[in-house]
Amino acid sequence: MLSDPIVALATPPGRSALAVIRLSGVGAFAITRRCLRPFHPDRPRAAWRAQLRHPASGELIDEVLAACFPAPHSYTGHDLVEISTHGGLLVPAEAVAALVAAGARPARPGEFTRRAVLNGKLDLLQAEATADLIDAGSPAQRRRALQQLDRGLSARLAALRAELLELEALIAYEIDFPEEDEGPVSPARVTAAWRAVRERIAGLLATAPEGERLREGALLVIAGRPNAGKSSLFNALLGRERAIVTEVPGTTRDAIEAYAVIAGFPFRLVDTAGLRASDDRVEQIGIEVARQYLGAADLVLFCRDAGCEIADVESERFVAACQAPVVEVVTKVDLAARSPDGLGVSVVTGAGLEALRARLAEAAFGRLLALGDVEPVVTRARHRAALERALGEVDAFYVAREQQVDAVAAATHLRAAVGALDDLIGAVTPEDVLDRVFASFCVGK
Ligand SMILES: Nc1nc2c(ncn2[C@@H]2O[C@H](COP(=O)(O)OP(=O)(O)O)[C@@H](O)[C@H]2O)c(=O)[nH]1
Ligand SMILES: [Mg+2]
Repeated sequence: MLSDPIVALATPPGRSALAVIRLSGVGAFAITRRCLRPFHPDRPRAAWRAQLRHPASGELIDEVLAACFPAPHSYTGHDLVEISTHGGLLVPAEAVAALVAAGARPARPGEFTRRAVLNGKLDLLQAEATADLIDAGSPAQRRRALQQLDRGLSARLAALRAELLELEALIAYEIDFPEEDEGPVSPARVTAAWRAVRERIAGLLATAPEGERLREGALLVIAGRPNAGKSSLFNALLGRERAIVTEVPGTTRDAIEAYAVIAGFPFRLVDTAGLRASDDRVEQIGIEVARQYLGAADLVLFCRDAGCEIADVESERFVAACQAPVVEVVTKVDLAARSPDGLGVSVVTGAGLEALRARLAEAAFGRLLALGDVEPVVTRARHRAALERALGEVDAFYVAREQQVDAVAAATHLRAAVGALDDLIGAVTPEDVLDRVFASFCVGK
């Protein structure tokens, strides 16, 4: 059922000062009344103290704080109750069990937000942003999610949608009077309107690579010859001693991956085995793994040892073959007699590390940095697919005009483009799409 009362713990189980329980649906207040004394549905959105008791045994489970949110002014759009209990493993679980005994059903993951979407409280993009906000591990992810939650992307799509409908209106005369040669709207004006909307869609699509990278974290692979200082730099960027550092070349054999926030942006940092010809079987495998990571990298950080005069032909050749952009850095500048050409760092003195962080953020997220936090950005494959579809239809419209296809047929492409944007916002969303969006949500959200 889409409105039956559901209940869930909205905070993670474990030792904590407080826990929050949510209960929502038609009949949520009647269920709560069986467990809470006193109960004040007449005081909306104001918290009061109450005793929470089991509805059958009457046993006191906790002293709680409760607040009612009558429909439609609630997160879900249905009657909703939020109860703050003491934390820990037992009390919140018993409180939820009491509410289930009183008639509520345990909620499925994302079910509250799903109802919010079905009741028109949030659109699908905002629902996704809610999950992104919870999953945010870096300030840039938080800002982006908040902007999307604030309808940043939704508003842009609504504007695009309006532009498409205006474009359709421009050719309405041709639709109504197909026999006339010259309508009141010049073809040049139609072309200009087409170009404007096309460029806006393409501009939004261009944010997709970095937008999706922002959700996943940029895969940053550190490469260079053995002993170049890769693991030292990996640790420095991570802020903890994760990889083993020694003066023995070939220490790192396995690739080590760790999440790091660099200049406010999310990265998946990978330290790899140094690139060189080796007879050691384990090291060979490590080098092969390094190559695979380099093949998948969004960005490569290539380390060159300041003290090392020998040309590193092997690595040079390899980096030249890299698909991903490469940031080159000279390591161990504290040991060098003169300052290096290009970006130099030392993990001993800390020199150059801030500049390196800024350079990495710029290289992986330069477009987002340039856009700032106001411009909307596309952050999921779902968004990209819908916009590509819209763009394809808008271009098909233009081709149809060029080929003098009749206006009614040309207009169907604009309708299809509007449909793609509607799917994206979630105007009407099929069950399976909702299932996919909410599959990754936590229970209680
Ligand atoms: N003086 C100095 N030594 C460094 C610096 N970075 C790394 N080293 C030393 O260089 C050696 C190799 O470092 P490591 O990070 O293991 O290099 P990797 O083989 O590329 O991972 C170790 O003895 C480190 O202590 C640095 O910035 N300054
Ligand atoms: Mg190493």
